[in-house]
Amino acid sequence: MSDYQAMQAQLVSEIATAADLGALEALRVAALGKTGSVSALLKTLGGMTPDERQAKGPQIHALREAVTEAIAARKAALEAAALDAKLAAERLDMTLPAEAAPQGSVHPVSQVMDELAEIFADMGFAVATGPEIEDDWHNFTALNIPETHPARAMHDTFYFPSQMNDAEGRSMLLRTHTSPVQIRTMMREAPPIRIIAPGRVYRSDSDATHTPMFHQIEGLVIDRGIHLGHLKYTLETFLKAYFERDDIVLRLRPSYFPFTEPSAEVDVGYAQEKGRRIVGGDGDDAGHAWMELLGSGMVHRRVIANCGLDPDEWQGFAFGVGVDRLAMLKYGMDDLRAFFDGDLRWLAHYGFGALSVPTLSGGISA
Ligand code: 2NL
Repeated sequence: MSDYQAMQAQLVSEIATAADLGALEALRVAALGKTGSVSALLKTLGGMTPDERQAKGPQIHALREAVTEAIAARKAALEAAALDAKLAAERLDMTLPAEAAPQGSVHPVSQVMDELAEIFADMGFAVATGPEIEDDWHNFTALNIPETHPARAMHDTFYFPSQMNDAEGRSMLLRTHTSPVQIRTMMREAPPIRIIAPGRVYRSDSDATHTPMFHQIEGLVIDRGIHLGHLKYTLETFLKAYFERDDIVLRLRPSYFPFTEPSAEVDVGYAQEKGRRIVGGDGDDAGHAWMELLGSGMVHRRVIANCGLDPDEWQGFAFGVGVDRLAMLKYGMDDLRAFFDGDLRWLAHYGFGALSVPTLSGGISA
């Protein structure tokens, strides 16, 4: 074996067993680099006689070829092994269960609004909606609320600046109740009308029991020959379905609203159990009391006329109730403000899982 062949065998063996790409690169530099051993041999060709060069040249070139090839082969092998290791390390086990993603839940207000929509749908009521930014005609004037009514005062109503008055010069405001939705429905549709209008309403008021935005649901029936008996039956049916009890007792107390005549405040009997108000029973019975829950009445004939209907032909009843309060009474929350804090811990406690939503009209116990 010539010296060149021995050197080649040595180099090729070292290259073939290089542990990693770093070691291989060191071997390449040591052999083929500027001052490498093979490069040094190539340089000796210049100083040889033609005969000598003819004899040794091919051997030295063959040595360089062999070393170059061995390096390329080892490099490919090491890279393939590195890729295999990386793939093995990164392999996904598709049989593992997926990581739990954060789950949303249904807000009690949304839940209650859905329950109410379904309860009233069973009685033939459609859901009506309308703008939260209203003009003062739809929010007040049409409802027989005079200019001087305290509800119009700045401390109750959020008004927009007068530059934003509409084309008719009407002041714009955040609706203080959902009644304007019913006004719009009466002006647009011919009776008979049976609607509920759930939604956000706004009043400049904030303490433990009042938030500047809260939720209201109003109901309206317009037809021929509607009387207080229809109102009482409808409210009784609604409250029995909502509270899931047959022993709901109502007390209609004479009251005043500008948009109804006569007007009645509706109280329900309840009992105090473990610090919670449990709706049900006669408020005059032992251990019971009355709680004011709704406002209601027969739609004022002036309101019917304001909507372009003949009050001698069409009558109706209307009512309004706070959704937030209905939710608190049924699901046991004690602080109204927490409804709007956006605290996920509160929602986890009182909210409804997206897939375990109580049946809409059946509530939690269905
Ligand atoms: C309350 C009082 C009430 C109405 C709302 C109404 C709507 C029209 C015509 C007549 Cl378009 N009335 N709504 C009637 C009586 C009472 O709400 O205390 N709500 C919490």
